Amino acid sequence: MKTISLLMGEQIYQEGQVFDSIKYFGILPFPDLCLTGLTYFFLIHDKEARGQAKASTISILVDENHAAFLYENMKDLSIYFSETADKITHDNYLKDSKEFMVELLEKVDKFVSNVNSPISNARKLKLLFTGLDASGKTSYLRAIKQRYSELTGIKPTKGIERSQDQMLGQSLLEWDVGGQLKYRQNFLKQADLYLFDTNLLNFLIDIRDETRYVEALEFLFQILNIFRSFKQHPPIVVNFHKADPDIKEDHELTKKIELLKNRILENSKDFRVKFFNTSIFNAYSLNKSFSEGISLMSPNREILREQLKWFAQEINAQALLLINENSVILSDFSTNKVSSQVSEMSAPHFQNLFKTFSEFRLLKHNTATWQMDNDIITFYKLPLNNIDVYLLCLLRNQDTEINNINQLMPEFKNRINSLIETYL
Ligand SMILES: Nc1nc2c(ncn2[C@@H]2O[C@H](COP(=O)(O)OP(=O)(O)OP(=O)(O)O)[C@@H](O)[C@H]2O)c(=O)[nH]1
Ligand SMILES: [Mg+2]
Repeated sequence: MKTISLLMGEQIYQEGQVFDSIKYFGILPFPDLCLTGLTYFFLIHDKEARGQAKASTISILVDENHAAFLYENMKDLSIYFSETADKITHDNYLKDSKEFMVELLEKVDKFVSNVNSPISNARKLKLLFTGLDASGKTSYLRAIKQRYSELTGIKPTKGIERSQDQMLGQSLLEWDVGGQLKYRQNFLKQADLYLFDTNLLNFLIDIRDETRYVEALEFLFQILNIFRSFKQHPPIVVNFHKADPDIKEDHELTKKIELLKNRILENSKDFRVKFFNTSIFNAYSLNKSFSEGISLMSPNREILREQLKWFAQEINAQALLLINENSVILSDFSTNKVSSQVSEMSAPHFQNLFKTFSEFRLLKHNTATWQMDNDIITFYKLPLNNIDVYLLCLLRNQDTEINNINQLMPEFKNRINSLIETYL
């Protein structure tokens, strides 16, 4: 019941949407039972039921110390789940579902006994930063961590520079792979060491160096082929880097980027690829690309957005943005493009102001509101079980009832708490 209520936004299926398009995965904590679950949410047609469908979930529960097992094997398990769900959604579900579930149990059981990676409890996510030499990887990483003083005098990276960060309670291992030819060759040669079990690939292309486009793409495609040979398909973020603010609008450059994008898309149909124009002189561009990479690794990405959508509709918001302590965007929802951009670009600044006011004890509560001509921004700090997240709401002035928001906030917090806890 918990999984159903969590995963189901009220509005999801009552507006006559297509049943089949409603399928969600998520990883959820069950702290009372010391368990963590991988859950699949789907609808079963039923003429008698409200909205002509029954909300249903299939979950597999593991000891919470072994939650990493679910993240690591989610893809395989999800396929079993969706196959089973497809059978159950057909007629006679009441009669046949037991048989299908037993079948699923047998499959999962067999799968578990074949998993040979040791079941660990700490989840370590491997993020690779690759690209040709001088494409800007080391600079990107330093800038995203706001180590601005270390941005000058960067030397080419020798071999691989590893660093470790904490994010939402998990470890991020960031591998900055030196791009000079000898390091690249070694990297590809020892791919099973370096590329195996990558959680996210960040690839940088120096868009100012047109003479090396072909070489850059070749390197990227070699990496993709290696992933294919491992039967692994991590999400990929391609950064068209050095798109500095003063040349961002350059027409010629935009055309070149478009061509690059198409070449990459043609050759990466079996991967999930996102593209960004980035520059170390545009903090927003880096944050956007980095955040997208983080959210691509999250199993809860989609259901979290559903919860934001629900809340936005309840409080009549134009945009909602959920960020962590370091302004990494965890989820967002907006009714139009402009409000989406405005909220993304301004959120880190509001967060800074908010922190400053808090430090000087000018805020008694965990919220602050800014008034513009026709819009307001309300900003909330939401202390969840283990972590603090921040919510920015962009609202139209005339239909804003802060009271209503405050009333619904506990419910919203409750809904997202578990999703954040198991976000990564
Ligand atoms: N204009 C501009 N220059 C950048 C940007 N990012 C990095 N650079 C410059 O590009 C050069 C190479 O940057 P690095 O960060 O060392 O590149 P790298 O990809 O780590 O290079 P290797 O370690 O050899 O693989 C440096 O001179 C940086 O200052 C950017 O966004 N805009
Ligand atoms: Mg480097």
